[in-house]
Amino acid sequence: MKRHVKTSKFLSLVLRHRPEAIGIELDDAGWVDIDELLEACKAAGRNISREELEEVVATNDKQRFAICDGRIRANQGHSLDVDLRLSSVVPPELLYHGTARRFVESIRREGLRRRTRHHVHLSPDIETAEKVGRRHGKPVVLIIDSAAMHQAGHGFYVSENGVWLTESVPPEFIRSK
Ligand code: HQG
Repeated sequence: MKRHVKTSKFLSLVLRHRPEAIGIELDDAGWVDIDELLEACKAAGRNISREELEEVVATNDKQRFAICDGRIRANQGHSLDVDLRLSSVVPPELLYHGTARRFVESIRREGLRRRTRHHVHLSPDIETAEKVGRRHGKPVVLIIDSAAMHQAGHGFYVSENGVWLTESVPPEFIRSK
C-alpha cells in the first residue's frame, strides 16, 4: 500500500506538473499513452508494471487519475497548461473550502486565489474540506456561497473525481462556519 501511495505521488508529479521530468509530453487535454508513460518511467529508473498502474488508478483514495482508450490523465490539480474540457455546471447552494488558519486573514482580504493551480478547489462537504485544510496546518472550513456566485456569472466545473473548481472566489461570497 505504501508503494501505491508513492506511485500515486509520482504519477501526480508527472501528470499534473512535470512530464518533462521523464521526457514525455501530454496532449492538450492532459492525456498520455499508457505504454509511452510506462516506458518513460522505466527509462527514468522507476519501473511500474501495467497491473500496478491499473491498481493504483482503481484504488486511489481520491480517484486522482482516469484511464480511457489506453491513455491516462490526472483528473484535476494541474499546474501545467492543459484544457480538461470540463463543461460548466450549476453548483449546489453551498460549497466548502478547507484551508489553514494562518491563511484566513489574507483570504478574507483578497478572496480565494488559484495560486499555482488552474482553479480554486472546493469540496462538496465539510468533512472533505477539513481533510484538505489539514494538509496545510490547523484546518479551517470556509463556506462558499456558490449559488450566489453562479448567479453573479462565475463559472463552476466539477472534475471526474468530484472536486468543484472555479477561477477565484471574491471575499463577499465567503462565510465562516
Ligand atoms: C490558500 C488536494 C492566502 C488555499 C486537495 C490553500 C485538493 C490563500 C492554498 C487539491 C489564498 C493553496 C487542492 C489567499 C488561496 N491568501 N492563502 N488569497 N487563496 N489560499 O494545495 O485547495 O491530494 O494549491 O486556501 O485534496 O489546498 O493533490 O490547494 O490552502 O483537492 O489530489 O492557498 O489538492 O488534492 O494550496 O488543494 P493548494 P488546496 P490532491
